[in-house]
Amino acid sequence: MAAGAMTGAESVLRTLSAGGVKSCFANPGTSEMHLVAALDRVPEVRPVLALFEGVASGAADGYGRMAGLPAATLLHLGPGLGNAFANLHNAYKARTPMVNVVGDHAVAHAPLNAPLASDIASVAGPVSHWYASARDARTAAGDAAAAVAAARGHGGGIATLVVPADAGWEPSAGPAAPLPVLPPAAVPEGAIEAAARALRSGGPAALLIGGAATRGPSLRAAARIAAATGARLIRDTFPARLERGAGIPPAESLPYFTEMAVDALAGLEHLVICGTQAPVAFFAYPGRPSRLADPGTAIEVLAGPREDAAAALEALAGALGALDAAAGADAARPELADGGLDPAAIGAAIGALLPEGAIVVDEAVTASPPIVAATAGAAPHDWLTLTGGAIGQGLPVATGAAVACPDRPVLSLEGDGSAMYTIQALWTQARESLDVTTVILANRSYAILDFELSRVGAEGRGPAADELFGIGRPDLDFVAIARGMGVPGRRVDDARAFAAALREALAESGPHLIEALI
Ligand SMILES: Cc1ncc(C[n+]2csc(CCOP(=O)(O)OP(=O)(O)O)c2C)c(N)n1
Ligand SMILES: [Mg+2]
Repeated sequence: MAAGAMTGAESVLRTLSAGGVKSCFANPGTSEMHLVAALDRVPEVRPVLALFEGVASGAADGYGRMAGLPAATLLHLGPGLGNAFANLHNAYKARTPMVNVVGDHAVAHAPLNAPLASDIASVAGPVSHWYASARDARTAAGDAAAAVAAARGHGGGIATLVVPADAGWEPSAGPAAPLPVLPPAAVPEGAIEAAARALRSGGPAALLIGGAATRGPSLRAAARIAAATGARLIRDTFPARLERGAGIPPAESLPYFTEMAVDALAGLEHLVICGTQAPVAFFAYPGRPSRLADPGTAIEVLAGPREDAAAALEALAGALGALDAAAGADAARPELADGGLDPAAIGAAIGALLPEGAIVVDEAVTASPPIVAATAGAAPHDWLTLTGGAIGQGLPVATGAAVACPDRPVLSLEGDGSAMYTIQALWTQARESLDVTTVILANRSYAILDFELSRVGAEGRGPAADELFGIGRPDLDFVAIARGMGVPGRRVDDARAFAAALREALAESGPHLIEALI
């Protein structure tokens, strides 16, 4: 290569940086070496090593949810992308802005069936809103600019750019200028009128919010609309980022279990949907409906997941004259509990001690509902949930959220089973000195699956279920696991000790782990 010419790899990184990418969650291999070398020449992009690709993709998800800008991942061909898949799926459902940079064999090498050659496009398809494979070093920067625009545009999404090794090592024509970031599509005119008519009709009505509508001015506009019309305000079961706590307008959570969700929606004459889709059950169950709304309920879609929910809510509020600010949740600090440790006691301690501006990542599974309830009036905070149902998301999302928001404490609530999928996120937290407190809800089981076994109508509950749902024998020692990755930990089994451990962990910066035996 001519002295002084910029490699394709560097042109890609400079283009990503110009488009707002500041962090790269990486697990590289030989095909990404030129991208790695280029990171030294583009110090604006912070390299963060993850010891498994599912940590990298989940961290990029947490980063994107909090920063509102894409992080990059750097992944090793099809197998690296495949390892990242489950958390890319969660990010895809959350519509998190993200750019995956996936290395590949050099163009001439790819058809030779080398060991790492695979069908990358097929792995990327279900988790990519946008996909391209760079043809050569001279066009790769243009592809990178398109990738960033796709990740940021239309309200956010996953862009996957494959960079063949020779597109990285050959000389480029330099970085490409950022492309315009397109806003989400405006909703059709009639949607606002129809929603206004439904909410004015006087019958029982609810506004269901999700996506971008669960925080900021959109949440407040939704609450104004509900207050002015008497409609209930309900939110998706698993929001990407929910703003809540004292002073923030509260929204009812749509319950997870089908029958509870059906009850919650029963009797509505109108259901107005904004930023999400009409509600469906998580799974099908014999004899139970898949669509959760009452068949007699008229559903009006104000804004779907890809449409401009924020503008639609403001327009609807204007049409309804819903101008008065809605009441926020009352401040409520629960009393600390005494005695044994259970999710309610854990919730009480968190509700009492949660610092203002905390970011809570909820992968507590069966322990989650009492903790959610006990923190409704805690100091204002953000709540990030398992948008795509693929567990192993919490520790990585907490890691990325902490990179995005170094001044905000992160509290990561983790089922013991879910924690083990991507436990090596703790190592990245230690290496990067991230202010994350991880609480492991250690019930030594996949407790939710015990519920589900009977709910799906499976006959009997034999030794196979014990074998597959119990995760004791041997009991996991999360304090030792954390110590082995550079994170100090404590094990507690009563309410007072938990509160003390939480207080201490929150007071000290850097990562901590509390193994809560419940
Ligand atoms: C990728 C993936 N694999 C498997 C599952 C099925 N699954 C759902 S919850 C769960 C166990 C959760 O256990 P834990 O985190 O300990 O929470 P608990 O149920 O004990 O509250 C499993 C295996 C899933 N949702 N996603
Ligand atoms: Mg468990």
